[in-house]
Formats: sequence, C-alpha cells, structure tokens
Amino acid sequence: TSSTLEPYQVSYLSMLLSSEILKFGGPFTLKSGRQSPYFFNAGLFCTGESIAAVASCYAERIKRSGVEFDVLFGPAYKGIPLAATVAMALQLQHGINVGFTYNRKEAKTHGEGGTLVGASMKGKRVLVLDDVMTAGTAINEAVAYIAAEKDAKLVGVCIALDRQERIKEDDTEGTVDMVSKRLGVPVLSVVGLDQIIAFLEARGGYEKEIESMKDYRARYGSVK
Ligand code: OMP
Repeated sequence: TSSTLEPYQVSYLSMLLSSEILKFGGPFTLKSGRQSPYFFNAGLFCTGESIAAVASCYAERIKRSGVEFDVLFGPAYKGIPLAATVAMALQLQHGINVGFTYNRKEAKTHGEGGTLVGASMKGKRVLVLDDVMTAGTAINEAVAYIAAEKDAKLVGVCIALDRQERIKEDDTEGTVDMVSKRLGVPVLSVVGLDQIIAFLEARGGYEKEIESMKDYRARYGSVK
C-alpha cells in the first residue's frame, strides 16, 4: 500500500475522523491481543451519511481494481449493510449491477431455510467485503461459506482498512500479502495504516497520535 492519497481517500479519512469510526488513544486491545493506539470501528457506519460515504469508497476501490465478479458477499453482521450499500453504490455510481448475499449467524429451520440470504453464489465469481484486516483470521470464516457453495469462485476481498501488520514478529511480509497468496486472489483495501499517518501529517495537530502509531508500526508493522 502506498502512502499517497487520492481525493476520494482524503474525504473518506476525514469522514472516519469526524464520525469517530477511527479513534485514537486507547490502548485498544485487539483480537490478536495486541495493544493498539488506534482502532477502526465499523459498527459506527450508522448514519446515512457515513454508510453512503463508506460504500462509495469501497465501490470506487473495487472499480479501480478491475476485478470482475458477479456477487458481493458480506459476512454477518458488519458485512450485511456493506454488501447492500456497496452493491447500490456500484449500480448508482458506476452502472455495475451485481448481486449481493450474506449469511445468518444461526440457520433458519422454517420458511426458506438455510444460512445464506440473497443472491445465489452457485457457479458465480464472488468478491468478499470485510471491515478490517489485522491477522487475517476473520476472513477465513467468510471464505468457508464460498467454499461450501457449488462451483462458487472467490475472486477477491475488499476491506475498509489494512492495518498493515505482520502476523508473527519474524514474518517477512504483511497479513494482506500472506492472505492474498494463501487464497490466490487480490486483497484490496480502501486505505492502509501508512495512508492514515500521511493524512494526519498533512492535517497537522496530531503529533502525539502519529508518534504512537509509528511506534506501533515499528513493532508490528509489515514495513520494517
Ligand atoms: P483479524 O481477524 O485479526 O484480521 O482482525 C480483524 C477483525 O478485528 C475485524 O473484523 C474486527 O472484528 C476487529 N478489529 C476492528 O474492528 N478494528 C481494528 O482496528 C482492529 C481489529 C482487531 O481486533 O484487530
């Protein structure tokens, strides 16, 4: 991930700050147990304005990647509004009509039954949407749903933030690269940690936050 910023990424980062989706201070305990000086909370995409902005950034990133696919898959729960709104943004902003689907956390035994809701993934090319990638564990669960569907083909993953971390201290590449190799598909991110830092540096007034993020990056980051 480069630290240069496109205009759509600048407005995305401004919105993340003003809506406190991106928070500093902490320390925040991550799933991996790491103590982070920043945290990205996708549960706060909870206004029309913020979800519209986020969805349009995912759509822009996906469009730019050139990845071709038929269906978006958003793993429950945070992926559900993402799948719906990114599909809508692709349609409204880029004239790209794709299906979207998501899973239930508990299988339904009546009515239509099953754990998947929405467009069928059978025989389709699927792009997975997720929020943040740190150590790459959350994505495995999502990928398992696609593997279980007949002839469904995973063609990519798009996340809102690449924290640009290494899974283990002695890894020579970051999580996103390792996951991308393991799955054999591109892992796209709207922004990465380097871009958050570049954005804060350009803004000014965030010296303390930048310093702690750089310390964190020196310890866990994929860029040595
Ligand atoms: P991995 O499964 O380790 O890649 O961590 C990604 C998940 O951790 C996300 O799907 C979130 O549930 C959570 N998370 C955040 O939401 N925001 C962060 O800034 C960091 C994490 C995290 O725990 O690493």
